[in-house]
Amino acid sequence: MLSILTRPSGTFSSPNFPIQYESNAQCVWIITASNPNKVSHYDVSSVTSARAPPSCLRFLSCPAFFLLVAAKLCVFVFELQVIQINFEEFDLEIAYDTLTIGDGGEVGDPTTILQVLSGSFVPDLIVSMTHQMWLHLQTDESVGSIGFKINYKEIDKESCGDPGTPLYGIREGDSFSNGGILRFECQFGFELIGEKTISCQDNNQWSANIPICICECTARHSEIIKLA
Ligand SMILES: [Ca+2]
Repeated sequence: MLSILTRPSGTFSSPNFPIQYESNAQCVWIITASNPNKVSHYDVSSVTSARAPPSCLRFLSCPAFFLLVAAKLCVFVFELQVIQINFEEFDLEIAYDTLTIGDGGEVGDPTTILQVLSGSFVPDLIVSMTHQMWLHLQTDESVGSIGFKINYKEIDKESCGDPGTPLYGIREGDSFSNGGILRFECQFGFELIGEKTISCQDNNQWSANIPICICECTARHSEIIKLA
């Protein structure tokens, strides 16, 4: 089964979701940014008035990288869009059923693989480097699970996407671009489990998932169980 997804955002899921997927399944999804050269902003630093002249707006579909209009009054910056996915649900029979995720449109090309997922642990977000991403679900001949549900959307390139803030947590920093750093703390009475600081790496992936904040009483309780 091959599905081509070209909307700016959407949702898709494994076959039969949330009922068990089939054995011996081979499913492929290719997500393509609807407008890879979207105009994401214009630089008006060289403009004397704070607003770009309305006449500039009719050039929005021009595929040029920079468009200088009316003696450099407007500079449009065309930025490549990339694909971000996040998982609403994920569970595959660990080690035997896999979801392979790759960059670009060459399905199965081992040089483009971003992640091979199985079991139930997944990254918060996965972001492509190009305007396309492929996903390949492969299941073996026995034992299934519920599969997955994925949300996807286009974001600006050189970004890892917004990973959110932990429940009962506080986030410091708001840059999701390459090199951006986010710091996390938990509200009073909650203990932080995971990384306090994560960074957006050059491959558009966060260095770790965001941490979770759990009630200290629960933390102590699990500690007691561990000790018992
Ligand atoms: Ca299986």
